[in-house]
Amino acid sequence: MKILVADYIYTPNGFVENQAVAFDDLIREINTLETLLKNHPQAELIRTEPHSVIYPGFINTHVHLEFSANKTSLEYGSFMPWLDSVIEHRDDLMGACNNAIMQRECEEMMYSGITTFGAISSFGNELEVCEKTPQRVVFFNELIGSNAIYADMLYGDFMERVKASQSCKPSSHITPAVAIHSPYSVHPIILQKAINIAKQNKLPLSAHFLESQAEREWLVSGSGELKSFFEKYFNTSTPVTNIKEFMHAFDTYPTHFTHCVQATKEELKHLTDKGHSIAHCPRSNRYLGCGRLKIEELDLPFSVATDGLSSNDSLSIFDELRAALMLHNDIPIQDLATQLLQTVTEDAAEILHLNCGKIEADRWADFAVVTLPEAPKREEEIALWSILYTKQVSEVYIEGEKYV
Ligand code: MCF
Ligand code: FE
Repeated sequence: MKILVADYIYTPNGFVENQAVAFDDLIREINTLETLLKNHPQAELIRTEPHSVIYPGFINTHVHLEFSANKTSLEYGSFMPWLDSVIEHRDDLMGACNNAIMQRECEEMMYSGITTFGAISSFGNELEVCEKTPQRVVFFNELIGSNAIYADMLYGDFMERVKASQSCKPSSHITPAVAIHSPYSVHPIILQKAINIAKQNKLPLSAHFLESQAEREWLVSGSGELKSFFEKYFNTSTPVTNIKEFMHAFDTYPTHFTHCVQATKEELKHLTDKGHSIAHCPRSNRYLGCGRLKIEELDLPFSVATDGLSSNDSLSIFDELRAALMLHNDIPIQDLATQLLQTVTEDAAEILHLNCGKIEADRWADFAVVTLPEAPKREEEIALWSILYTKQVSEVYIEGEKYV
């Protein structure tokens, strides 16, 4: 048993003072230090630095590790030039991306306090790194392929990867999962098969959805920049599905939709009604010129996530939260800071059905300790100061073990 004590603990009831946490692999008790020492006399006492806050470990629900070698290869600014650059450089980037690079990015996430991440995997190349990293990983095997001729082959490959992720040792903390790349890139027949696999095996399900204006135009009227893209690279000129058909395919299984920047109020209402959630990637949306998700109008749970280095400059969750504070500049900053921290803890855990994200008894003992530069003058500003000042967290625990 260990006892961790800090000036503040972030709990579902706000920041509490003069309390400590007793844990082994699970959180056992939250109480005053005095009581905990009495109840657990053998426990190892760990005192955090002054002005520290214990948070539940942060959760990054959407990242593409396979693109970790990208620095300047992919074109930022607007979606279609970016997509063209993905086609041009994908093989080089995948080739350059070795285990050492991906492991370094897992560590980068760890130093920002991320104890769980959702890895979107197109080839399964990162499975080994994800098995080795101390973090918990929801391993989203991605299905992609809009051409009916190759669909069966691509589906077969997808199923092989699903099976590989299902046979990882429990100690590797891998949760197998399914990702549908997007409505423009997945044929409806294999889409349905993959959704059925997720349903039957109760696997978390995710899909990129309505990210760019080009995607919307292609799905609505079969025109725009994606038309020339498909003509050029895939020799087709009509979309394989439309927004309604794609969205309704997920009606009976709550799904984590990434981006949704270009979704209408009606479409968002439909997602809400069906119990879905959104992964909001503020820097990715800005870098690919996709627009701003109106988070102030959402009625459904959402997480804040980094996306991959294919559309970002770091995988630090605090860099992402700072960007979110700037992007959503009309929302009162203290309220936004509080909400953002909830999206990467409690809300993200609920979305991915994980027993973490909250500091309360019987949850997994995953923590990130944030140390403020001085004592916060007002409790209601701790969320904001945490986001603004944290470049690296000072301690990380996963399943009760210390990693930072
Ligand atoms: O989320 C971003 C932007 N939207 C779509 N896809 C990706 C993102 N980052 C990486 N991708 C990957 C995706 O997983 O790009 C590949 C897919 O494997 C090719 S997209 C034709
Ligand atoms: Fe993505």
